Amino acid sequence: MSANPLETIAALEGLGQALRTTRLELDLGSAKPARQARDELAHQIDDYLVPRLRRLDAPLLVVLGGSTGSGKSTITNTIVGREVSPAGVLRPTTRAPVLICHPDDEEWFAGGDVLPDLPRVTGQRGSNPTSVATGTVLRLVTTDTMQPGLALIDAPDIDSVEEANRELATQLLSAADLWLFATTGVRYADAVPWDFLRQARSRGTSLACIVNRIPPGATDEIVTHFGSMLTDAGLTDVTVFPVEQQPVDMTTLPPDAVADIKALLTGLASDADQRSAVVRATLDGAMDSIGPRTRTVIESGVEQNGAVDELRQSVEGTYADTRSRLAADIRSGTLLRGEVLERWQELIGTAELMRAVQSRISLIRDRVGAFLTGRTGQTVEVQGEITSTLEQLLIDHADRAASTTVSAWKSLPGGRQVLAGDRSLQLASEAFRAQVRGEVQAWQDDILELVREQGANKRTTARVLAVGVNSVGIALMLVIFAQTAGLTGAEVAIGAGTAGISQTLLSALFGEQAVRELAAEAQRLLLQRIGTLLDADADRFRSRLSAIAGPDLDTDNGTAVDELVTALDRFERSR
Ligand SMILES: Nc1nc2c(ncn2[C@@H]2O[C@H](COP(=O)(O)OP(=O)(O)OP(=O)(O)O)[C@@H](O)[C@H]2O)c(=O)[nH]1
Ligand SMILES: [Mg+2]
Repeated sequence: MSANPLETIAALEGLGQALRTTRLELDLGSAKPARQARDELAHQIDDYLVPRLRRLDAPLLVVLGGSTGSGKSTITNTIVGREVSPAGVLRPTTRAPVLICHPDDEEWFAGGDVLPDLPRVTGQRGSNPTSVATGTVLRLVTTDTMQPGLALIDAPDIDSVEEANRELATQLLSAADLWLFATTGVRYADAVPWDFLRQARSRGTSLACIVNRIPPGATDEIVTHFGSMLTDAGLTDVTVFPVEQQPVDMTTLPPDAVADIKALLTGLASDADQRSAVVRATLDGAMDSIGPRTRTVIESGVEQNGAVDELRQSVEGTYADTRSRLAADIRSGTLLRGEVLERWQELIGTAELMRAVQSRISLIRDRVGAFLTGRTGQTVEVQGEITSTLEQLLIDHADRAASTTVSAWKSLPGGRQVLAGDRSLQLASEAFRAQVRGEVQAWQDDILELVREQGANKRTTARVLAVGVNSVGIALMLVIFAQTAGLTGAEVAIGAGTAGISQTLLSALFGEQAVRELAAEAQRLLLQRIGTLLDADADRFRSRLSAIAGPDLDTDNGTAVDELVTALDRFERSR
């Protein structure tokens, strides 16, 4: 026992909190048992460990649990000496657990110390108040046929067809100081109860067993067989109470049938030392089980974080690749094919102009200027072609980024679950499609702005105006689009020639160094706009991931698990 129980209690509360914030949403192999371990332990801390540590001398809680129809309610009624819990033929009969105690102990159980999340309902009779809209309730019955110092819970069955019943039964067993396990002469070898019995052993829960409805004359044989099964399961020193089958159905058995069980409970109620020995054993066992149970959760949490990380990296990797491929495509000359080239040729590329470029640079701006005057319609066309071609290139890349991410996720653990069959993720988002044209146009405005700014002195301004801001802007775009000569065949000459003319024109206007700087800036602005658009598309994947992984995604991965490790460490040092 800790030198400072208050520190143990605080550490346990911290651990409960850390368990509750550990998300294990991905359906990985380890998730199911880990979720169960997490939920059960978080419950047991609140339901049992903290209230018990706060008051070691609080009344002993005995939970009568076991298979459905094994006679738990019948036995409870017989022990209490009144019908406090309806017994019945419809399975399962008991849904809301019934806690029976002496009026002196009512305060302890009526307050929210033990099992705080179960609302209390008082009253001794009436229909089974199932978990109406408010959730499950605990029926509280006080009677002076019970002795002070010990309360008994008639629990729902552990092998119910109703999942809520099974979960509640599990929760109640985790809150027991002593578990009275009930089975029958025909069902004691069933699998489910043995899972619970093994768990009781591994957690050191104080335990006694009742084998009810034993056919007359078969008691010795069944008790021996059941006893050897218990021993095989590592459960030694477990008292077994045989109860013979009564000839007719009844809600209360003859008192003699449960005399031994009642004697055990009375003995405990009246002997504080015995009681505290039972409490000690269960409490120590539960405390010892915390390490392994929490580690199950931690290991699964680490696996979850690893999977989330892989999924995230695959999104980031794919979209980063897309950005660099786009940057390369923009420089490669791809955009100088087809319509763009034709329109530009129509606007500027005549043999005459080509010759002029080759002969006298000084002539060019006058030539071009003269050439372009009055051709506003054509500049608009070229600009329009650039917009469409660039728009299509961006959509193609965004589509491919989305479908690549979807395929990668499908092959990664948990990926299909996060995708949840959303087919819209296969392509670029609607928002991307809706915004891309506007962004390209906005970038073209950026470029015109750059060109205007570049006309810093009067002479340059005059030259730019002579050629036309729009044409200069287009020339700048074309220079960007042909930085790495990716053109082939016949297009080489024309494309390179086109870029060459543009380059020459711009150099004549601004000087070579300024053109290089302009091109770099224009390209940076384009990539920035594209980056923002793509990032919003990648966010579709990121937000799905954070819906599953929680805030851990935004911080350093593994934070909740780290907190769990710290909380466990604090608990272990506090003991
Ligand atoms: N004939 C006979 N019937 C019994 C005996 N013990 C219990 N029963 C009947 O078995 C049925 C089930 O008993 P319950 O006490 O409701 O069983 P339970 O374990 O509380 O069942 P759940 O609440 O569903 O988990 C009832 O109809 C009882 O009357 C017995 O010794 N003899
Ligand atoms: Mg019952």
